[in-house]
Formats: sequence, structure tokens, C-alpha cells
Amino acid sequence: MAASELWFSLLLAAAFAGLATALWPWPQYIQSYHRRYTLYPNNFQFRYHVSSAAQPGCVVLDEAFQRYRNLLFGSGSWPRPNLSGKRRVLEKNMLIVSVTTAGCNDFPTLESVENYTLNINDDQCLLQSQSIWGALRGLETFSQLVWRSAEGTFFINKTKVEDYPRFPHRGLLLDTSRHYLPLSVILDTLDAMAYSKLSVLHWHLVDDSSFPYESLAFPELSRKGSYNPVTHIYTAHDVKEVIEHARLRGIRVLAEFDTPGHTLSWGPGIPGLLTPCYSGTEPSGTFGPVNPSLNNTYEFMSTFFLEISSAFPDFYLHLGGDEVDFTCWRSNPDIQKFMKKKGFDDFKQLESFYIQTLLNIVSAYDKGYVVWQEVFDNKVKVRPDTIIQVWREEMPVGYMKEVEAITKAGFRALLSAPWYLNHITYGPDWKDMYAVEPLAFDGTAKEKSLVIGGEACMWGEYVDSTNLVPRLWPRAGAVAERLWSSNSTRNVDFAFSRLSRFRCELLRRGVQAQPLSIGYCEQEFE
Ligand code: CP6
Repeated sequence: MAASELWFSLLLAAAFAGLATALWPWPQYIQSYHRRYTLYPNNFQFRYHVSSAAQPGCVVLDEAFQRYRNLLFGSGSWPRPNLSGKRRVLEKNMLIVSVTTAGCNDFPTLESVENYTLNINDDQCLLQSQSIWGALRGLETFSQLVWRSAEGTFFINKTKVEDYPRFPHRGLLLDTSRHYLPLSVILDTLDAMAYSKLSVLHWHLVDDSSFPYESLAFPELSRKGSYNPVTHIYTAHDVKEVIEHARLRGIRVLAEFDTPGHTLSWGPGIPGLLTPCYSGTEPSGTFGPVNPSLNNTYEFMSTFFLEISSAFPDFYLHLGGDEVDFTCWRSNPDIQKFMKKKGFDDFKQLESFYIQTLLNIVSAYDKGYVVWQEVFDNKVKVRPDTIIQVWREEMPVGYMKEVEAITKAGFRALLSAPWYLNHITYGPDWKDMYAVEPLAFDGTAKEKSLVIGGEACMWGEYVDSTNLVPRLWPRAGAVAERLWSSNSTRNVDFAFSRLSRFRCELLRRGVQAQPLSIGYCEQEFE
């Protein structure tokens, strides 16, 4: 038996012996022991270390302490466990938290340091991190280490964890255009993202089907472009709530306003924005992508993205740029004239002209940007710090070839092609997602360092609030672990046993996660 297999068997044995090694995602380094300590729920406390830079009043951690206290012990009171017999109590029945920098009012960023160490032994129960974001990750790990015996006593084993993410961008894309998702569903999704240490909500807010974002500068957009301008919109207040809920969990909100394609819902609110398509010499009455030949288009985009830049505090905006259909542009005589004037002989050049102008507008607002891979494929001149997101599964080349080309050109890359949660098949499809290796391409160490992570995508054509949650969980967890844990954490049997338990823990926490296979959870019947 190879050493790694032996180690794995030991771990499995430990898991079945009731040792709380069912962590998800698996940490970079962990040592756990049989020795266990009792926790007393009634007076268990989270406490700031005296020398911690963050102290009471730090909202991010104060609120996290409350959440995890509730997740662990609920809000009820517990019978005092009997103190007879020899029993090791968790040192002071407290978790002491210490961070080296405060930053309690900050937003998490791509550069946030999420490292933490957790030490639970005879002398201490201590969570240390550089930043509050690392402390949040460590609190989640702590909550997954606590377990309850059949008699209802809470225990935590002697454990040492040293942990940090493999990739900083661990995203989940939600599409609120094809179907509207109620605010509460988005907030609940952020909770579950935190349970699996995901760090970015990619909010694909608007698309062809509907425009639910209520713009202050252009209220007609949602008035005319949403499914219902009263019930199916996100107000400025809703957006703030999503961003704050995410911040308190160390999650960034990356807003996408996709242009020039995927914009049919913008048309009714902004007359003249979209290209009128022609059949022969007459307008056909249908519309195509944003009209790139008009000054008005760019004036509108300047004002619109000025608003977006301040509504979403993250440094990055997602500007889309995917799947631009040239048929309508080709049919329109004004576009043809504009092409001739500019000397363009190819619609990719026209697309590039539009995107470049838009990128310059957004750059002037001190924002960075993410774009879909076509922007790179069509050779649009972009800023060197642009992030390119790979979504195409095979065509025209394998997605790993695309990552290779992007990083070879010196750009940062995000991988989402292998991670479509909206695609479902019969059976354990999470295993394929789990098996993906984001750095399995020909490249130098420097090129590989340009892969900043990836995203699980939940495109909304066939998904709304009735089926979102079970389709997301626990399958999104497979991507979450691939992006957090070491590339050597890839044993599928070990993952299966932990992910099954994580799914049960999700149920216990109120997330209606679907089963991975036959079996049961104790919690199902509570
Ligand atoms: N919607 C938008 C989509 C997709 C994209 N953009 C998409 C299509 C097919 C696959 C994956 C994603 N549904 N706006 C492309 C990024 Cl396989």
C-alpha cells in the first residue's frame, strides 16, 4: 500500500470512529487526535484575544460569533451535562480569536488573505489569522469540527489546522434574468457559500430575458424590462443588502452587466440603444446587440456604468462580451456604412471597437474588469490586468488550451467551463467537477500563477427558486473544494464520505441540499 493510501485509510477509519474529520473543504494541513474536549453550550463563548487587532465592536466578527453560536447550539438552552466522571472541558469553554489587522469596515478583495490557524489542545482553543476574512474561514472550520454524541453532549477533538486557499477567486454565478430570484434566496445562497468557503458571488443580473436591476439614472430599464416592475426587481436597497450580507461572510459581489449581446431586455427602456435588424431593405421589427455605431450608445453607457461603479464597491465589474451574434449587425445598412467609414472589414473589428470604448469608459471610473473569453478570442485590445473567464466547453479548442493561451498572453484567467451546475445528468456528476485540475495545461510557473480560480455557474434558463437550492448543493461544494484545497486532495472515496456528511450538515443548517447517493441523514427526520 502506498503511503498516501495508508494515510487515507487511517483517515477513513478515524472518520468512522466518530472523529470529526468530515471537513468540507479539506484543509491544507490538519492533525487530529482521539483526545476530546467537552463544550458546554450554555456558557460557551467566542472571545477576542487581548492582543487581537479586532475587538468587540468589529461587526464582521461580532456577528459571525452570533451566527456560529446559533449554528452550533441553536438558540435554545441546553440541560447542564453532568460533571461526574473524568471529563476534559475545552480550555475555558471558549474559542479565542486573534487577528493581526482589523479592517472591520473593509470589503473583501481579490487580494484578501484568508489564511488561518486553529489550535485546540489542553492549553488553548485559539483561532489566529492575519485578517478578519481568515478568521471567518477558521470559524467555519471550527463549527465543522464540533460534533454531538448520541447522548447530546458536544465535543471537539484535539486538533491543529493550518489552512489557506489554493485560489483566491472561488466563485458562484447566479443568473437573475432568465428567472427572478427573490432577495431571500440570494441571501440564503450566500450563507451556504460561506459554509463551503466560496469567496465570490458572480451576479449575472440582467440578460435578454429580463432587466431586474432598478437603475436610479435610468428607471425605465426595469420599469419596461423586468418581468414585473414592482415585485421582480432589485432596488438600490436590495443591492446594498446583498453586498452587506456577502461582506459579513467574506464574500465579494462581482456584478455583471453583459453587453453588447444578451441585451434584448435593455431595448424597451432605452429606445435607440439596440441595433434594428433588417430583412432586405426594411427594418424587420426585431433587435440585435447594442448599436455600436452611435455616439448616444456610449453616452448612455458612460452614465449607466458611473452608477454601477458606485453601486457595487468591488474593484472589479464583469462586462460580459460573450456570444455576440453578427447577423443583425450585418443586416443593418447604417452599421454597414459605419464599418466602411471606420475601415472595418470584419464584424470582430466592430465588436472590438465597441468593447474597447466601453473598457476605456469603465477604466476611467477606477474599476478593473472581467470579461468572457470571446473578448480575448476576438483579439480586443484590453488592459494587461484584465481577467478573462473561460466558459466554452470544447469549441474551438479544449478549455485547458484556452487557459493556456490566455496565460501565455500574460492575462489572468478564471475557469468555469467544466462547472455548469445547471447541467444535470443521472448519477454522481459532482465527481467530474471534482476531478478537474485547473492547472493541467502546458505552462510555466508564472503562467500558472495567472489562474486566479474559477466559478461554478448556475445559468437560469431552467432554474428558479423552486429548484435552485437542491441543484446548487451539495454539488457546488465539489467546485468549492477543488478551488480551496490542495491539488493532492482528490481521492473520490474520501471526498464522497465527507461531502455526504457536509450535505447532512447543510440539511441541519436549513439548506435543502439533494442527496449524493442512497442513504440517510439523522437530520432528515428532525
Ligand atoms: N447565458 C449567457 C448563458 C451562457 C453564456 N452567457 C452559456 C451558454 C451555454 C453554456 C454556458 C453558458 N446561458 N449570458 C455564456 C457565457 Cl454551455
